[in-house]
Amino acid sequence: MLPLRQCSSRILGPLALLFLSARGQADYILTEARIPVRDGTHLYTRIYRPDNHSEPLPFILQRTPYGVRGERPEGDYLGSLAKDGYVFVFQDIRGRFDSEGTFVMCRPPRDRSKAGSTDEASDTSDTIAWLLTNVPGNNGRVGMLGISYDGTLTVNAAADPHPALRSVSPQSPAMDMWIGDDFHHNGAFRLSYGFEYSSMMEGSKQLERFKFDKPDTYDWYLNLGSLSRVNERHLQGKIPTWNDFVAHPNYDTFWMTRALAGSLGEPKIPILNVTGWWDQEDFYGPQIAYSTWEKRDRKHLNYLVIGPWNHGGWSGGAGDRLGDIRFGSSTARYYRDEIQAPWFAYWLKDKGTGSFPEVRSFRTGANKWKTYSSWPPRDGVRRRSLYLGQNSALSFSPPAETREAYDEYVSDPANPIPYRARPIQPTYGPGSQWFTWLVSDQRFLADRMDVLSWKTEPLAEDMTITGEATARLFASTTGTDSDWIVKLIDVYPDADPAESSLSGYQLMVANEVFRGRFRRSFTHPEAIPAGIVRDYSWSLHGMDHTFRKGHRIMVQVQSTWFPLIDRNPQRFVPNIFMASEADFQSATQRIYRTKGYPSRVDVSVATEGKP
Ligand code: PG9
Repeated sequence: MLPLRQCSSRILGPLALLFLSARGQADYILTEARIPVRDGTHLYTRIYRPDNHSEPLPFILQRTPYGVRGERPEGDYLGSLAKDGYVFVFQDIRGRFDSEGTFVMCRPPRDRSKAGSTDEASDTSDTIAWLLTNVPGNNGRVGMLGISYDGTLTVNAAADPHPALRSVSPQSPAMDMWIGDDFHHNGAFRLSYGFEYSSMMEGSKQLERFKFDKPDTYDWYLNLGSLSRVNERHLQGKIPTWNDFVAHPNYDTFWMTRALAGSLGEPKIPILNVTGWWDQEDFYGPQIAYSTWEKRDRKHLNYLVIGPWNHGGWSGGAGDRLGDIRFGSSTARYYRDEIQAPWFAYWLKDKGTGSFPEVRSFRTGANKWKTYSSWPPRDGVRRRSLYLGQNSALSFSPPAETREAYDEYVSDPANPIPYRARPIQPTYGPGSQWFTWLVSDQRFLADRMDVLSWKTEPLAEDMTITGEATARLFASTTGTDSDWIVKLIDVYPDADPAESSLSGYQLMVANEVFRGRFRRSFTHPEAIPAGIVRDYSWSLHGMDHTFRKGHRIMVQVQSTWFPLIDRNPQRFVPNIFMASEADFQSATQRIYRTKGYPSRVDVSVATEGKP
């Protein structure tokens, strides 16, 4: 995760020593090291060793592309670990900030047939080997954790661990950049993130944000027109990741070799997977990491925590709210003190009982922590379908209509639907609403004719939906390609007695996009036959949410989400990055709701306490 603060620190030579005194915390001896790895590259590393500890201590290692000069062992994220006593190690990965070598975005695994080849796992192993011999007073054990990119690096290390790496916590790692994490979702390109992140990371070794000449990036991206203009006007072919986006629009071996699920075998060390329900960057990654490891977890080493957080929201502050939504307790502090600290204390210091629930989830709406023996839960749930009906009704009863019945809208790529209320500031720019957009009130779309909504009646009692939600759409388009976006929304009562400030609020609890051309294959896209009904099915991911009595459940369908997702021209072209302006056309979309074409969202309804 990108560090929110910008810190400065004194520049020291290799292996210089400095005593740091943090108020109320241990004093640390800081050692700066340039650790040599197997191909002779030196990785810049900061090592903080408490100077008042007599017993040998384990290491906590964090590797990052975001620069380690501002990292400290005190502060919210690592504070409760620091109280227990660890040697903290922060490292710039290859090619970033003060480390040597070349940066490769989400570096693929090394070619093991080539002697001396490297990847993030080998750089981690070589670093650990160096630490064990060069840092005095260590107990021979290492734990590793990190959020997002740093979490991905933690997965890399766990897939092929050094014997001293005893436990890890990958937190919202990006696992598959084409199927569901930062850069694409089901093949739909995450334009604003993909463009802004790749140019920020690859313009130099440091972080350099792209300078927009318009305050509202919605305007900027729309004026840009076809993505073929990006290199021509702005990047001049200098950003390797952008060039990769253009060269690999489909799920080909380029993306497959970078997808990490394929590299995960049986868990070899204890793993605490962590994520948040409103993670705006990598929500797919942690779920697929957990489920992939879980299939092979014979020794019960794989665990999951999901809280009411945005991307990395557990790492700082109390976690008692996100945007306007309150959770009734300090969920992030609870995670750090009661989950993360005991986890590493047990595996690295033999402290505590080691009894960790398989899955801990914060049930939103009801605002309470729950434990589960599996995820998605197998017990205590019933699979049911929320059907789109006539007159904008949503219900658990399937449509009986046998004649053609549908709702329709016109999707116009010249007037795409903003994904959050405008102005849309640069993703990581000042005042950006990026961090809370997933909980933002969806009523800002009330006037759009190209957003269709279906709602239940006010619920007579609380209803909890827990586990995986799946969109099942039967739809046609007059175009030959189309995006389909489905959102599941909790609609608060017009006058909410519990929280009057949230009266009428529309809170999104699940969502996802699907790019129609990939209906049959992510590798070989094909044109959608115009005017023909096709069925589309895709995951809206996990959720654990109680829709309170008096609330309504709403499903929304739309075909643009801009500039989060690039505009689909709606005319099939082999590569959307190369589309011409003339390829963009408006299309009429029909969502069917008949006995034969029952569009719906499949959910798991909790049956706790009910027959
Ligand atoms: N979401 C960011 C990222 C992770 C992995 C690859 C590329 C970007 C991050 O917050 O680190």
